[in-house]
Amino acid sequence: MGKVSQLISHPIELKSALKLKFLRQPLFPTDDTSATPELKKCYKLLNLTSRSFAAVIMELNPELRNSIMLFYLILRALDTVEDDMSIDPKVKVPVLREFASKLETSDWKFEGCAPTEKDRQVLLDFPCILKEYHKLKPEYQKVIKDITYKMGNGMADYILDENFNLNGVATIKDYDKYCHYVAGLVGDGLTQLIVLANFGTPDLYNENKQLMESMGLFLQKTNIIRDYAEDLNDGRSFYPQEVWCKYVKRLPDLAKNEDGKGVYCINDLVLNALSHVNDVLTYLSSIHEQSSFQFCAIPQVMAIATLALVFNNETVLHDNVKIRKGTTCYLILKSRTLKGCVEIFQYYLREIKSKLTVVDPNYLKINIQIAKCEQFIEEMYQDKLPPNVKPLETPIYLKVREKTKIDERLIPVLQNEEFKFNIILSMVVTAFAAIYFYH
Ligand code: IN0
Repeated sequence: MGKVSQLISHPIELKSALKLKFLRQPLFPTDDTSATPELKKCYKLLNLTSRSFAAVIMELNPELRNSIMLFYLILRALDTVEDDMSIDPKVKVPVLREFASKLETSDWKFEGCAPTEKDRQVLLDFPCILKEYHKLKPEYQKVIKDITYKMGNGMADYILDENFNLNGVATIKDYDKYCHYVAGLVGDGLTQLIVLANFGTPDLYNENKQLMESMGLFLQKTNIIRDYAEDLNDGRSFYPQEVWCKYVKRLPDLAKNEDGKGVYCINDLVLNALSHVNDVLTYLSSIHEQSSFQFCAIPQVMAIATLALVFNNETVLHDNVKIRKGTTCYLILKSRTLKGCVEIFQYYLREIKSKLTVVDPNYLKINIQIAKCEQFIEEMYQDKLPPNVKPLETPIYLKVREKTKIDERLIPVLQNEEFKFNIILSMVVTAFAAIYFYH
């Protein structure tokens, strides 16, 4: 079904797409008139690597925009080397281990990637990234180098890990460990940058390390579940054996989906991913700078929407599934406030529950996990209490109350957008009616 007909058949999403394109004002407009050629090159590379997310990074507060843009490009470069199966491990391992030390140079680049590698340009134009990297505040440079060091060495260890290469991910513990190196560390780095810029509550980094870890793991686990067919096609898999061996003897047999076992395995992994939801909502309640909040919230709401899409969905075993473009527009607009994010999570948790069948071996566990999330959301707001019952002022309740006050500043902006949209809509409808009746 073409993009346009998809949008026509989903008017709410069409409205969001029009609002996003014509009415929503970016928080920090980007004027690159003063940008150096190297910086312009970096923005170009960013758009090459991920158009949709690039826009979210470009809207970041100037205090963090270039740091996060360069962090994203450096991680994408590291990821491209790790992913490129044409590079001999004897070459790949030292490149990954020394990647952080290359950040101290001004002209390093890597030309060893296969021409087929989508993001190889990031490694060819690395001197531009280095030039802008050295202009960042030293404390931001240190965070990026520290995380690049840990991730490069983590990836190198996995390449040398025979068992991992032979049998993939064994236990759920290994699964969390692998996701830590490719995504948990990203949460660590971003949280340090956000706290250093004073855009989030200080406790976000010092108190509960699990929060930032869950931000990365929720995204990575959603990608792993979604990309089963594509990864198997590339001869690799990240599904933990401890889970899939409950359903089949060999991982590729999941695709046969005998007696629904393939889908039960997907649902089992969705159950595991849902264990990060409460941490994700707590993390988002701690970001009070708007552009950083949107930067953190958008991938998370895309992930819960994707989890609801892959849940009980046999197509995942054979093909790639993606949420509609229209849906992403709706989610980007609605995820600008914490309340909006919470309503999105509630909606898709209910969608998962509605797709859950009583014959599913994890029927009870999945219901319990979803109830835990709904209970936590109830504690966050406590806005359905009987009149004479006062809310329990728990830490999350107080954190959410603070964030809600901050989000109230956005209400006039949202109302103004809606007002403009309705004005334009009524003018268009009137014009059409006029043409229809008088021509
Ligand atoms: C990301 C994450 C990301 C953003 C904000 C806060 C985060 C906190 C912890 C961990 C990761 C966080 O977001 C991007 C989103 C992205 O690139 N989406 C792609 C779609 C896709 O499926 O790839 C898009 O084109 O929209 C993300 O997925 N990752 C990422 C990488 C670097 C940085 Cl700085 C931030 C990748 C990953 C592996 C999940 C960490």
